[in-house]
Amino acid sequence: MEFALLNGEIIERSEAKVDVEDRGYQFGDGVYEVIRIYNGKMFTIDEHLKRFVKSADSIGISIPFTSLQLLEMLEELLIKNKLETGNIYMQVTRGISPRNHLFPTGNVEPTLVAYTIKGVRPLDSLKSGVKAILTEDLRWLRCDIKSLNLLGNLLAKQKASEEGCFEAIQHRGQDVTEGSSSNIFIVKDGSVITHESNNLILKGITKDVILELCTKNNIQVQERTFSLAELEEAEEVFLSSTTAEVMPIIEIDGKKIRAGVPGPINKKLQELFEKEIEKQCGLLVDKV
Ligand code: PSZ
Repeated sequence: MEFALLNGEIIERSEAKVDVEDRGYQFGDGVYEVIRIYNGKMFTIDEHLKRFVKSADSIGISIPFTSLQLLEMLEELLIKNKLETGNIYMQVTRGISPRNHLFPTGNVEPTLVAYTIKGVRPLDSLKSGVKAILTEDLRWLRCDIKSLNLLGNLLAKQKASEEGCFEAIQHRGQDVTEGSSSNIFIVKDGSVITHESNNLILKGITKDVILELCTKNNIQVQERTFSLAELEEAEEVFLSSTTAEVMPIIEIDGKKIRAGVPGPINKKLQELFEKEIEKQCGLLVDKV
């Protein structure tokens, strides 16, 4: 049997249902997190819980549990579902209330849901790299909030997929922002460059792990906006996310990067990232 967490209770997954007037369903009025599980253990869980609370705070949703309570409930969910490798999806919405753009007045409880999804590491793509397209960033100006409103991201991802690619690299005019569901990095003169964490991108937890690994291992980093021209001339390009880890990009809009072979800094970071996973979650059986 599979279980889910609904408003603090662990119940059968098939029983976890929300009302048609849940504001998440009608307005995307909520925020979420995806947490990676290796060997039954949560990777970078403190960072995910912190970002979850921060995203909720930024739209005025007060999560009716402490981070410690959330942690304990997620741990119980993992054990009950016997999840070894996969993800936890968790979201909170402003709750159930008669449809109205205005926030409900009175004490409407937020709806909190979490469930687990099995999923192995994408080892083949991590080894060989993936293709991407370029697309104008059509999203709003608070991409730092991990909001349920993902239409802009979905349209970009769908376009990439229809062109046989894994990811869409978004740009606002000449400035590269981020992928539809990832952060984007380039290597230029041996230095790793990625967009600064401001309102135009999500402050990726994987991104921050990578930046810390660079700093600790004497790889130069710059967090700054870079242009489409710099992307085109880059020595290496890669993306990062909770599930894609440190993923080489080997082709953009049909043009090969490094003749289609993942670069040395990318490979080094994959190695360091696996070490970090092992530090937090125990030994990995299969590695890049
Ligand atoms: O399963 C998946 O495909 C996932 S799990 C997390 C993501 C994709 N992406 C998160 C994300 C994002 O949606 C955007 C717009 N920018 C950056 C990221 C990377 O954030 P972290 O590293 O925290 O997952």
